[in-house]
Amino acid sequence: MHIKKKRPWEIPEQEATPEAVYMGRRRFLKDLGYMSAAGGLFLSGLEFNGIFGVFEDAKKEDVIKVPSTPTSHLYPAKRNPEFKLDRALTDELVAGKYNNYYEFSAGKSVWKHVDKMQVRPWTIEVAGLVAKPRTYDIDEIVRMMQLEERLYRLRCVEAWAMAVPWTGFPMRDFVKKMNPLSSAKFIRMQTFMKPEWAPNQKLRFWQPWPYEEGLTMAEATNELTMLVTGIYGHELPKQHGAPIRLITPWKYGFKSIKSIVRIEFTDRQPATFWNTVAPDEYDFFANVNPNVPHPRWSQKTEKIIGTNEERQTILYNGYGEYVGDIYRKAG
Ligand SMILES: Nc1nc2c(c(=O)[nH]1)N[C@H]1C(S)=C(S)[C@@H](COP(=O)(O)O)O[C@H]1N2
Ligand SMILES: [Mo]
Repeated sequence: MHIKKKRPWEIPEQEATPEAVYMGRRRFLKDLGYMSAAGGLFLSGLEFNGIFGVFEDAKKEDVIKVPSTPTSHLYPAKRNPEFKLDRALTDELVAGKYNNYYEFSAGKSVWKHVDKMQVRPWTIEVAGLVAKPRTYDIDEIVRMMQLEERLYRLRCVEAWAMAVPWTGFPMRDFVKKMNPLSSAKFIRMQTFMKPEWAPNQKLRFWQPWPYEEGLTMAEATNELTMLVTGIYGHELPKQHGAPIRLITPWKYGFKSIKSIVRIEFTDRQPATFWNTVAPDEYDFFANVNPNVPHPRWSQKTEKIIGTNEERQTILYNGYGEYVGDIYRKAG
């Protein structure tokens, strides 16, 4: 059998053994976070805590910490009635305890690891092929845009799903205000780089930090695409990607980059974090599709977080009427 030798950064994120090798056994065991508490054994460094995290007892005020900022008074924003769900909204506490945010933890209890992060002051650099490249203060952007609430399904490539009320604004409106040059074909986005807040940016040294994602111009200006600053009628708690993140509800969750500090207009397809780590597992487009199996998770069905209900996966996560045209034209 031919075994392709993987370079360190190609190691899939959930293979425990290579982590032990690369991190050293001591630090690996520490990362596992063996903890016997309140009758539970929590393995905070692994997916296992994803399984138990939802059922773990935690008080809402400990999990859902809403920042208080110069633009807090703009929440809740008016709901846009166009976007209806075919399922119940996920309970806020359930959504706030089950997150993917690898900078802080490779497990799901991200909320326990975000305390050092600061969401103000926060700036976003708008760079590249735009009329006026410039750095904006987050509150300047929030005031410049019209906030609205939308109910969207969220589908992770790990085959779980939620339904969440996001507050934010269409990325299309933001792009228009930035006046991109006609040569701009893609938008590249980056998360902060601060190992002092997010230790995995140092501990997982073989991964290509900071997290990066990208969209084609057609995707970024699709009606569905949102820059999101709030959830459940208030500003984003840190584990959900405060103070500003992307949401593309027809794509797997890993496209929806959290805590953005830089938005670049470019003529080249951006490299993305997970595509760089494991190109055979995460493609650039990452459109939800039940007929394209992931090497580790069949995408035929999805499990609803909170209820464990199993549902058939829908092409484009059910948003084909909005986005189907983009990909039909592309062929
Ligand atoms: N910077 C950054 N953004 C990220 C991630 C991450 O690890 N780092 N995880 C992604 C994945 S895999 C998913 S499923 C969603 C989860 O969003 P939620 O925790 O708000 O539900 O965030 C995405 N954005
Ligand atoms: Mo995900």
